[in-house]
Amino acid sequence: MAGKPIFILNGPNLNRLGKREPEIYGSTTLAEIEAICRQAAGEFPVRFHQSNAEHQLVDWVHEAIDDGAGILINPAGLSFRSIPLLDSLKMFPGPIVEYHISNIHRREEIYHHSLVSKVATAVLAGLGPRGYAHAVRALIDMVADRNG
Ligand code: DHK
Repeated sequence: MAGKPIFILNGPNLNRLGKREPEIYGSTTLAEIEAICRQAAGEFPVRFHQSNAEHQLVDWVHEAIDDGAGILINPAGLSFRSIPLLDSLKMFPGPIVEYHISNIHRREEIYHHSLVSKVATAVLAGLGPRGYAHAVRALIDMVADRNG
């Protein structure tokens, strides 16, 4: 029987990657990022999702609470203002890796204080689209460490 999957969750506007501010986010599409994640995960099961809706991300975190081994989340703009998303992540018992394509700390002030970072096990930012692979591997290592 396959083990519990990692949930890879992507927030608002990330469906526009490839066309969205390529000088910041590159030209890699979200579909290409999903392929990068699945390749990095190897045999480890993956649930990959994106939504522009806060409630949908909260619902996926609830699914992960019940059935997930770990969460990799790029909350995008929800990073900075979403108490509901933060509250849902607080309930998750496993490791959480927060990932941002850009280095949010080098950008405008509004991007400097992520609420999600208050609950994330680890935070990665600025490695570009390919950085998702590093985040996936780090999360799987954390899951393995917890499982002994
Ligand atoms: C993506 C977004 O949509 C922004 O709101 C964040 C993040 C940065 C990223 O770099 O992946 O501030």
